[in-house]
Amino acid sequence: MNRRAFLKLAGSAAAMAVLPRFALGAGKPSRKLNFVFILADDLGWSDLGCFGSDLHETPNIDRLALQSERFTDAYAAASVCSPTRASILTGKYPARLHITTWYEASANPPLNHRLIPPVTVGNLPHKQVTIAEVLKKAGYLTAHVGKWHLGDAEHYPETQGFDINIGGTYSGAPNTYFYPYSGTGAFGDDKFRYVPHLELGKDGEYLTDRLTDEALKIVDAVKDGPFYLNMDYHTVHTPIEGKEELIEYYRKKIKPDMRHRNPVYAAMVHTLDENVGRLLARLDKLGIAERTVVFFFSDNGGLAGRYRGKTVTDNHPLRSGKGSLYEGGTRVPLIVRWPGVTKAGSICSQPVSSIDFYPTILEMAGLSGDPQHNADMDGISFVSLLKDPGARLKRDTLYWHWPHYYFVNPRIGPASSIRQGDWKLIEYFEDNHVELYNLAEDIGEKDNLAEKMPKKAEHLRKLLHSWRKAVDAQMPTPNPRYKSRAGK
Ligand SMILES: [Ca+2]
Repeated sequence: MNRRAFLKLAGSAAAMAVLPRFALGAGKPSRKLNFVFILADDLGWSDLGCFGSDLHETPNIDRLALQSERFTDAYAAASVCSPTRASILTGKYPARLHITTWYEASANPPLNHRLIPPVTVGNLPHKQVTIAEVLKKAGYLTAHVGKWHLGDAEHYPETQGFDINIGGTYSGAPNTYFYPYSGTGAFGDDKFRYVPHLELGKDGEYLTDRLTDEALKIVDAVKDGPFYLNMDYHTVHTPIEGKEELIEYYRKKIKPDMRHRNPVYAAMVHTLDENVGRLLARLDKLGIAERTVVFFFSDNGGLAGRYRGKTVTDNHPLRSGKGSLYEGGTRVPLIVRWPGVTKAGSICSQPVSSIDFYPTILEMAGLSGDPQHNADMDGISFVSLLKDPGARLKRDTLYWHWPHYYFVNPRIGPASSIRQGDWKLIEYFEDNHVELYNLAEDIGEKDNLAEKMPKKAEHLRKLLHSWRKAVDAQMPTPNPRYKSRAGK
């Protein structure tokens, strides 16, 4: 980074955190790979054009997909925000971390259901060696921009291996997407729902644009690399708020037979796409795209519930959405572009999970990481799938654990699930019933085969129980004070 670039950056809040080695190290660009990890919030599996949306226009992300490898069976390790984010940073299952629900809900389980969910961990423990800590130790400039949602101020990105943090706090959503992102917004006058480091904005400024502005400043300054950028957009999480001209555009475009029919949500997806395009264009302009790996991912499935009376999205053909262990809650878009390795337009249908990014990035960067941390790592590297989409991973089983209730739809009760090959089993804790699906034939999980195939169901249930024991998964307990409406 040269002196001029540093002085330019010095105008922003990020400057204070940039390490001297980057400020002073003018000279040759590093040959090491850079990593840009773009994480959308609550973006559903079929919300993108390249994943089949019938309304949303995402030309930039679609183009990225055509230059990349696209995964049809990529999963978030959880169906809500914080646990998936923890799994990305640690390579471990949320159940093992005891981070199974979002930060704000972790300490105060509701007491009005048949089961009482466990009190879980809200702060990502410092003893976990995050991927950012490993890369930083290896000489990377590490930057986090946008949503964090992994604990209180003592656990913000600055304490977890990030040189720069723009906007990351305990909070899972901005009060509003419009500057100054606080004040009277969707969450009322909640003074704590704001996005820091974005002062000196302009009226009408939109959060997704502004976060990209900040990320571009960082990328400009550290282009000689190596760098790791977490580009964690709040979009398309609630509050569902978009730009008026785009809302109008989609309002006119919606036809009665469309599955996606929320114009405000469509506007949010549109703006997300434009910003992904801006970020990718800057990598091209700076001449660093060829040595920069780009991931595009979402932290859980789309919100199938309502916001202000209007259905937010539809994860068709998948069942249900955020908060649920049906595919709509956990299966999400994944695109990986690794120049010189991934084949343009390739598609991989092997199941991968957010627990796999950490070991995958380690292998890409040629790093071994921290042996103690890696000893109970759950994820495995999927570099082999990036080299050959037809390859097979040695692992054939993935697990999910959700010992909570989802307030948007309390019928989505505590459960665990397992996918082995094409088979998927969900075990619900309120009554211990199981549901068995064959995803190859029934991606919409409509035909429960548990009674028809009791041996298969029992086999998967046993595997699920063994896994829960192995990772010390926390379970809900019976609620002695619970009285159902039926008086049972
Ligand atoms: Ca989320």
